[in-house]
Formats: sequence, C-alpha cells, structure tokens
Amino acid sequence: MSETAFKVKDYKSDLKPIWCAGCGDYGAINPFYQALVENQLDPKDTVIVSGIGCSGRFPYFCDTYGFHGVHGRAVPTAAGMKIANPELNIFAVGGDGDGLGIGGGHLPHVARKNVDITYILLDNSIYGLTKGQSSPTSPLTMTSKTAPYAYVEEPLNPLAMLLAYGASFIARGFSGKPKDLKALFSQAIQHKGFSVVLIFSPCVTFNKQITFKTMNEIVKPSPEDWDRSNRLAAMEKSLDTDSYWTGVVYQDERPTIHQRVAEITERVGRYNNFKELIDKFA
Ligand SMILES: Cc1ncc(C[n+]2csc(CCOP(=O)(O)OP(=O)(O)O)c2C)c(N)n1
Ligand code: SF4
Ligand SMILES: [Mg+2]
Repeated sequence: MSETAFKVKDYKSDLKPIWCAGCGDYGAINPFYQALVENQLDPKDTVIVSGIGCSGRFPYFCDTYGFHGVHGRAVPTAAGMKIANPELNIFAVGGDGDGLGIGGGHLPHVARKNVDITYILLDNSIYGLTKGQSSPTSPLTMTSKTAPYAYVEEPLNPLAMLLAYGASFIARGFSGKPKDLKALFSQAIQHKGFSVVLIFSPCVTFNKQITFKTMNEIVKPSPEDWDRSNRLAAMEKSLDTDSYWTGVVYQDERPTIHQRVAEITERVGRYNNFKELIDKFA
C-alpha cells in the first residue's frame, strides 16, 4: 500500500453527523479525519472509545472500530484496550461532563501511568445531550437550566489539572480554528504516551453564553518559541483565565507504561507459566 493510501473518505462512516447545525463538534471531527490521513493510521488498527454525551457520538461518524461505552468511562476503557493490545491506535473522546464530572477520578491515573492513547476532550461547559445543565467547567455566574440565576460553583481548570496529574502531552485548541486543531491532533498522535487535546467546542443550542464569538475574542495562540518542556511555566499559563492559550502547552517525552514494563521484563525475564511465577515467590 502506498504512503498516501488512506484518504478522508476512508475514515468517514456512512452516517452523517447528527449534531445540531453549527455545533462545535463539527469543527473538531473534520480536522480529526485529516490528522488520521496525515498519520496514515490504518482504520482496521484504530479504535475510538467514547463516553456518553453529544461528543460521545464521535465514533459513529468514523469508519474505524468504535466503542460507545458508559458515561465517564471512555478514558479507562481506552487505556485497558491499549494495555491489552499495544499495537492498536486508540483514542478516547468525550465531553466535559463525561471526562471531568462523572469520569474525573480516572484521569489522574491514566495520566500518571502514561498509557499511550490520545484523549480528545470536547469542552462546551454544559451538558449538551441532556439539554443544558451546568457542568464542571461552567464558569461561575453562568446561567443554565440547573442554575437559572447564576452558577455558584468554581469551575475546574482541566489544563492545570492535567499538568498536575502528569499527563505527558497536553494541547489546547478551539473548534473555531480547525486548521490549528489538525496540527494538534497530529502531534498528539505522534506523541508516545498519554496525549490530551482539550478543545473548546461550543454548544450552540444550550450554551448561549460561551459561543464561537466570545471564544474568538479570548483565544490566543501560544508564542512560537514556547518551551513546551517547562511544566512550571505551563502551569502559570494555565492559570491565566482571561485569555485562552492554544497550542501544545506541555510535552514530556518520558517512557510509556509499556516501555517501563518492557525494561523490567528485559532485566528479570519472563515467567513461562503461572507455576514458575508462584515457585519464584513461594
Ligand atoms: C451514569 C449516568 N449518569 C448520567 C447520565 C446522563 N447523561 C448522559 S450525557 C450526560 C452529560 C453530557 O455532558 P458532556 O459530557 O459535557 O457531553 P456533551 O453532551 O456536552 O458533549 C449525562 C449527565 C448517564 N447517561 N449515565
Ligand atoms: S446540543 Fe449542543 S453539544 Fe449537542 S449537538 Fe447540539 S449544539 Fe452540539
Ligand atoms: Mg459538555
């Protein structure tokens, strides 16, 4: 097969996305297809695992393997798949409610283990599928169906959290800037380890307060000479909530969990059967 064998049409399923017209998720899926082309990932070796939410429909629209699982469990399911079959290209996709609300407890562990998967978090600061409840990233004072006067909870800061958790690649983008997103996806795919692409992806139906227009005003690309290995500087940048910094914010090329296990196997050898293992420690 030639190097440019796979084209966008090879990654698109026959189902046309059924997101609302203008939903930010369209701005994420198109550059995603393009990044798959750029990296020539074989669809038969590629799996997209999703949570529940509008964002959770992502795998329906991709002609790869897909697993639309349980709410909040996309990341650990994807990590388990990679551990069972390291040859596969594995993506987890989900929303802010899915990944930071109900599924928030899984993130630190997959991040610190550095499982070699790519997580795409489509953040619209609202529960879209269930028609507009406040989410863990809804800003203080934002109104919603569940906060008709004002939201009274402090929002999470996913960038700061992922830096603290030890994610080895963190990029941030905006679905209003699909060209930039393609480059971020591509770099995330090429990174060996847990890569996360945080995407602000407006919900045009249920979040009228954070929109393409408002985001366009605060999105700022990271400086060209940004040192992506500087975790402390990245942490400082993550706390700047007046502007929304985009680009690869942090990258640490440390070994993946598979590489660390391989090093130990090399050193101590492999047990041929269960009895050998039990005898060793008896
Ligand atoms: C265990 C469980 N709790 C609650 C729900 C209801 N539910 C479905 S999607 C969702 C939130 C979706 O929000 P988000 O993850 O931000 O995705 P979006 O729709 O905004 O893309 C909730 C609460 C569920 N499906 N399963
Ligand atoms: S409800 Fe919001 S997040 Fe869901 S498809 Fe419509 S615009 Fe997109
Ligand atoms: Mg959401």
